[in-house]
Amino acid sequence: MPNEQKPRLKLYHASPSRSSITLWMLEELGEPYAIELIDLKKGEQLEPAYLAINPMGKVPALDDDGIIVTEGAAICCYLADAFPKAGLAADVVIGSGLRWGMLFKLLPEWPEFVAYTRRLAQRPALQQQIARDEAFARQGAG
Ligand SMILES: N[C@@H](CCC(=O)N[C@@H](CS)C(=O)NCC(=O)O)C(=O)O
Repeated sequence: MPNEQKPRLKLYHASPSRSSITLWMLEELGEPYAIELIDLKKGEQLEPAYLAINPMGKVPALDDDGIIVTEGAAICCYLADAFPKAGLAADVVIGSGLRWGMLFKLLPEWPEFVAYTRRLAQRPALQQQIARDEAFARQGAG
Protein backbone atom coordinates (compact mmCIF):
# COMPACT_ATOMS: atom_id res chain seq x y z
CA MET A 1 0.00 0.00 0.00
CA PRO A 2 1.94 3.06 -1.19
CA ASN A 3 1.75 6.17 0.99
CA GLU A 4 2.69 9.76 0.15
CA GLN A 5 4.14 10.42 3.62
CA LYS A 6 7.24 8.49 4.64
CA PRO A 7 5.74 5.41 6.29
CA ARG A 8 7.00 4.04 9.58
CA LEU A 9 7.58 0.59 8.10
CA LYS A 10 9.97 -0.31 5.31
CA LEU A 11 10.40 -3.81 3.94
CA TYR A 12 13.59 -4.85 2.15
CA HIS A 13 12.16 -7.30 -0.32
CA ALA A 14 13.04 -9.49 -3.26
CA SER A 15 10.40 -11.07 -5.40
CA PRO A 16 9.64 -13.90 -5.29
CA SER A 17 11.44 -15.00 -2.17
CA ARG A 18 10.91 -15.74 1.50
CA SER A 19 10.28 -12.05 1.99
CA SER A 20 6.95 -12.53 0.19
CA ILE A 21 5.69 -13.95 3.50
CA THR A 22 6.37 -10.62 5.20
CA LEU A 23 4.81 -8.76 2.28
CA TRP A 24 1.62 -10.75 2.89
CA MET A 25 1.83 -9.89 6.60
CA LEU A 26 2.13 -6.19 5.81
CA GLU A 27 -0.88 -6.40 3.52
CA GLU A 28 -2.85 -8.10 6.31
CA LEU A 29 -1.96 -5.31 8.74
CA GLY A 30 -3.28 -2.60 6.47
CA GLU A 31 -0.65 -0.17 7.77
CA PRO A 32 1.26 2.06 5.35
CA TYR A 33 4.61 0.66 4.33
CA ALA A 34 7.39 1.25 1.85
CA ILE A 35 9.29 -1.35 -0.12
CA GLU A 36 12.91 -1.29 -1.13
CA LEU A 37 13.59 -3.96 -3.69
CA ILE A 38 16.87 -5.83 -3.35
CA ASP A 39 17.95 -7.47 -6.59
CA LEU A 40 19.42 -10.81 -5.53
CA LYS A 41 20.57 -11.64 -9.07
CA LYS A 42 22.66 -8.47 -9.11
CA GLY A 43 24.01 -9.28 -5.65
CA GLU A 44 22.58 -6.15 -4.04
CA GLN A 45 22.11 -8.13 -0.81
CA LEU A 46 25.90 -8.23 -0.45
CA GLU A 47 26.50 -4.52 -0.96
CA PRO A 48 27.76 -2.64 2.12
CA ALA A 49 24.63 -0.47 2.35
CA TYR A 50 22.43 -3.56 2.68
CA LEU A 51 24.87 -5.50 4.86
CA ALA A 52 24.57 -2.58 7.30
CA ILE A 53 20.84 -3.44 7.49
CA ASN A 54 21.22 -7.21 7.56
CA PRO A 55 24.78 -8.51 8.00
CA MET A 56 23.54 -11.95 6.86
CA GLY A 57 22.93 -10.51 3.40
CA LYS A 58 19.44 -12.02 3.17
CA VAL A 59 15.95 -10.74 2.60
CA PRO A 60 13.61 -9.99 4.23
CA ALA A 61 14.57 -7.22 6.61
CA LEU A 62 12.15 -4.77 8.19
CA ASP A 63 12.92 -1.23 9.31
CA ASP A 64 10.35 0.02 11.82
CA ASP A 65 11.34 3.62 12.37
CA GLY A 66 14.97 2.65 12.87
CA ILE A 67 14.36 -0.71 14.57
CA ILE A 68 15.72 -3.40 12.27
CA VAL A 69 14.22 -6.88 12.38
CA THR A 70 15.46 -9.74 10.21
CA GLU A 71 14.24 -13.31 9.57
CA GLY A 72 10.80 -13.76 8.04
CA ALA A 73 9.15 -15.49 11.00
CA ALA A 74 10.61 -12.99 13.45
CA ILE A 75 9.35 -10.08 11.35
CA CYS A 76 5.83 -11.55 11.27
CA CYS A 77 5.87 -12.10 15.05
CA TYR A 78 7.25 -8.60 15.59
CA LEU A 79 4.52 -7.04 13.43
CA ALA A 80 1.80 -9.12 15.11
CA ASP A 81 2.99 -7.83 18.49
CA ALA A 82 3.49 -4.26 17.30
CA PHE A 83 0.01 -4.07 15.76
CA PRO A 84 -2.04 -6.34 18.03
CA LYS A 85 -5.41 -5.01 16.83
CA ALA A 86 -4.94 -6.97 13.61
CA GLY A 87 -5.14 -10.18 15.69
CA LEU A 88 -2.66 -11.93 13.41
CA ALA A 89 -0.11 -13.56 15.82
CA ALA A 90 1.76 -16.53 13.98
CA ASP A 91 -1.28 -16.97 11.22
CA VAL A 92 0.76 -15.78 8.27
CA VAL A 93 3.82 -17.82 9.23
CA ILE A 94 1.81 -21.03 9.63
CA GLY A 95 -0.26 -20.35 6.53
CA SER A 96 2.82 -19.64 4.42
CA GLY A 97 4.51 -22.75 5.74
CA LEU A 98 1.56 -24.86 4.71
CA ARG A 99 1.21 -23.21 1.28
CA TRP A 100 4.90 -23.50 0.38
CA GLY A 101 5.29 -26.87 2.09
CA MET A 102 2.56 -28.45 -0.04
CA LEU A 103 3.71 -26.64 -3.20
CA PHE A 104 7.19 -28.16 -2.85
CA LYS A 105 5.78 -31.54 -1.73
CA LEU A 106 7.41 -31.23 1.67
CA LEU A 107 4.08 -31.62 3.44
CA PRO A 108 1.24 -34.08 2.77
CA GLU A 109 -1.87 -32.65 1.14
CA TRP A 110 -4.12 -33.52 4.04
CA PRO A 111 -7.72 -32.36 3.50
CA GLU A 112 -7.49 -30.04 6.51
CA PHE A 113 -4.33 -28.37 5.10
CA VAL A 114 -5.88 -28.04 1.64
CA ALA A 115 -9.12 -26.58 2.99
CA TYR A 116 -7.25 -24.11 5.21
CA THR A 117 -4.92 -22.92 2.44
CA ARG A 118 -7.89 -22.59 0.06
CA ARG A 119 -9.52 -20.27 2.59
CA LEU A 120 -6.26 -18.34 2.90
CA ALA A 121 -6.12 -17.94 -0.88
CA GLN A 122 -9.40 -16.03 -0.69
CA ARG A 123 -7.94 -13.39 1.63
CA PRO A 124 -7.61 -10.04 -0.14
CA ALA A 125 -4.25 -9.39 1.54
CA LEU A 126 -2.75 -12.61 0.20
CA GLN A 127 -4.14 -11.89 -3.26
CA GLN A 128 -2.64 -8.39 -3.10
CA GLN A 129 0.75 -9.78 -2.06
CA ILE A 130 0.73 -12.24 -4.95
CA ALA A 131 -0.28 -9.50 -7.39
CA ARG A 132 2.46 -7.18 -6.12
CA ASP A 133 5.07 -9.94 -6.34
CA GLU A 134 4.00 -10.80 -9.88
CA ALA A 135 4.35 -7.12 -10.82
CA PHE A 136 7.81 -6.95 -9.20
CA ALA A 137 8.83 -10.13 -11.03
CA ARG A 138 7.69 -8.64 -14.35
CA GLN A 139 9.96 -5.66 -13.60
CA GLY A 140 12.77 -8.18 -13.16
CA ALA A 141 13.19 -7.37 -9.47
CA GLY A 142 14.12 -10.61 -7.80
N1 LIG B 1 16.12 -17.64 7.55
C1 LIG B 1 15.91 -16.52 6.66
C2 LIG B 1 16.30 -16.94 5.26
C3 LIG B 1 16.25 -15.78 4.32
C4 LIG B 1 16.77 -16.17 2.95
O1 LIG B 1 17.43 -17.23 2.78
N2 LIG B 1 16.50 -15.32 1.97
C5 LIG B 1 16.98 -15.56 0.63
C6 LIG B 1 15.86 -15.28 -0.37
S1 LIG B 1 14.63 -16.57 -0.30
C7 LIG B 1 18.13 -14.62 0.33
O2 LIG B 1 18.11 -13.48 0.76
N3 LIG B 1 19.11 -15.09 -0.42
C8 LIG B 1 20.19 -14.25 -0.86
C9 LIG B 1 21.52 -14.93 -0.72
O3 LIG B 1 21.59 -16.00 -0.09
O4 LIG B 1 22.49 -14.39 -1.23
C10 LIG B 1 14.43 -16.09 6.73
O5 LIG B 1 13.58 -16.98 6.88
O6 LIG B 1 14.15 -14.90 6.63
